[in-house]
This record gives sequence, structure tokens and C-alpha cells, in this order.
Amino acid sequence: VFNYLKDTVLVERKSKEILSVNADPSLVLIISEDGSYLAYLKRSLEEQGFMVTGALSLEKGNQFFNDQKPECVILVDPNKATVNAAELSALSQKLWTEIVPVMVLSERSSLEAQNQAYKNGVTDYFVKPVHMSELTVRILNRIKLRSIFERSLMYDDLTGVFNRRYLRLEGTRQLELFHRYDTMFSLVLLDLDFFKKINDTYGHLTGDDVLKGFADFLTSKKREGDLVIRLGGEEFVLLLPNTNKYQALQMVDRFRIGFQELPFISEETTFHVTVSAGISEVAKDISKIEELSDQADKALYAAKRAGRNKALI
Ligand code: GH3
Ligand code: MG
Ligand code: MG
Ligand code: MG
Repeated sequence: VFNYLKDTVLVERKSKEILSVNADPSLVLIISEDGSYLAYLKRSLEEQGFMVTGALSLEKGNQFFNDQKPECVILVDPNKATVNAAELSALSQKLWTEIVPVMVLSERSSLEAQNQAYKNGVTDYFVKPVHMSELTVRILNRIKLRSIFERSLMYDDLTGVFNRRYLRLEGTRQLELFHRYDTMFSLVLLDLDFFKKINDTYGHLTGDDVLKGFADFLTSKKREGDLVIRLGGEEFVLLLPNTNKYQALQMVDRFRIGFQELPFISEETTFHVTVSAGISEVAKDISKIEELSDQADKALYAAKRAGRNKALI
């Protein structure tokens, strides 16, 4: 139907990202009231190539968890009475929402103790003494699963570019950086013109191909560091670091003009598609990324009103 850029670019990019999941050393948080056991465990895991941080109480562990965002938590059962079930389940709940595995190392080998831990949301339970090789592979497997899952949550199914959820995460991060270090960025909201008519004329599948084609087009033209996001429907966002709104306008105008020349083919017919865009630049009074996209949305609306195939600030 459409024969400009091929999906292989996206497939290659995705598989490369999945394969490079464990390129950086993973941060493991150990919580143990037993300082010497903690030191032993820390050393052993560091020898296996992990980065390790230690906490001597569940409370400190919670604090480190929030500050340092570890990829795996190891909780050494203090074995006094039991790990405080309420505290543990509070921690586990947080770990589950952040998709971080939690492993308990305990001297208690009863099925009852293990099942209780699993009910509290623990992902793995080891009875001491622990075999370091087993602990290592289990941590690695859990972390790999987690990264693949996290990645699957970042992308739009149809086009393979980032999705709305990822825009919220990355946009919020860039906004924080701006407020701390004054690192400028711009946001561009793009909306295909008369897209409903494309669906109506050529069918929904051709409409889907146009969306993929537009995503591929943006991906191939953008600079390194720029992000392409599909918000949903025929709306996309470009997040452009180190770019002010005038530079963004220049860039988007180039994209806009390039895109309208791109031929789409349905059966015997060749057709062209245009796009309108609204641009906003980060500013001191912006406290949420949604405020920035609202501003871009207003400019986009003006571009549509002005006749479409247009970009406005
Ligand atoms: P405008 O120039 O004002 O933007 O008009 P428009 O027709 O592009 O905008 P409108 O919001 O009226 O229509 C968007 C259409 O996009 C309607 C919807 O059916 C279609 N759409 C949304 N998601 C998808 C999708 O995943 N695939 C396809 N093929 N169409 C979709
Ligand atoms: Mg729309
Ligand atoms: Mg619309
Ligand atoms: Mg539209």
C-alpha cells in the first residue's frame, strides 16, 4: 500500500534496545539489620558486577528506595520474630507499582513462612545459606524481565514510536532539568490534516499506513536526542531538547514541507497528506508538562483555523 520507509528500521531499533538491556550495571538495594552480613552480601554482589547500596533498617531502605530507584531489592529477614508483615507489605506494594522485584533472604525454611512472604508480595524467597550463583542469576532474570516490560509500556503499538505515557515521564524529567539547570526545550504538537477523510476515502488500513509512514518520516528526519511520540489518533508530539521555539518552527516547517511531498499509494491512486503543528517553549511559569502541551494545542488550533498545512508558535 505504501512503499517509502520500511518497518525494519523500527524492528532493528527495538531489538537492539532489548538486547542492550543489561549494558549498565544494575543498582541493587540490600536491607539488612545485620551489618556484617550486609557487608558480605554487598561485596559478593559487587564482584558479580552489580552496583550495591545498603540500608540497616527497613525505614532507611524505604528512603533509599525513593531516592536511588534501585532495580532490585534484597531484604534480609532480621529473624527476630518475623519481618514486620505490615511494613513488608507496604514496601512490597510500592515495589510492585514500580515493578521492582523484592527478594527475601531468611533463616526460616517453613513453607508457611515462605508462603506468607509471597502473599506479602515478595518475588523470590531464599533460605540461608544462599548460593551466590543462584541469587545472581535470579536477580539478572528479574531485572531483564522488568526492563522488557518497562520498554513495552513506553511504545505505541501501531507506529513503534514512544507513547503518551512515556511523554509524561520524559516530559516531566526534562521540565525538572529545566527548572534546575535552565536547560531549554520545545514541544511540538502535530496533527494530520483531514485524516478522517483519508480513512473514509482509502480505508482504515491505509489510514494506519499513513500513521506509520508519518512516524517513520519523523523518526528518520529528527536529530539525535529529539523524541517522537504518538499521543493517540493522528496526533504526535516532538520533544526537542536545546531548541527554542523559533528553531523548532524552522525545523517543523522543513518537516511539514518534506512530508507533503511524500507519496502514499492506495490501489492505483497516489495521494499526499499534510500536517499542522503548534509549538510551545518551556518557561519558568510552567510546572506541568500538560501545561506546555496545552499551549502547543492552542497554537495548533490557530494553525488549523488559518487553513491547515501550517505551523504556528
Ligand atoms: P483536522 O484537519 O481538523 O485535524 O481533521 P481530522 O479529520 O484530521 O480530525 P478528526 O479529529 O476529525 O479525525 C481524526 C480521525 O482519526 C478520526 C479517527 O477515526 C481517526 N483515527 C484515530 N485513531 C486512528 C487509528 O489508529 N487508525 C486510523 N486509521 N484512524 C484513526
Ligand atoms: Mg486530531
Ligand atoms: Mg481534529
Ligand atoms: Mg487531524
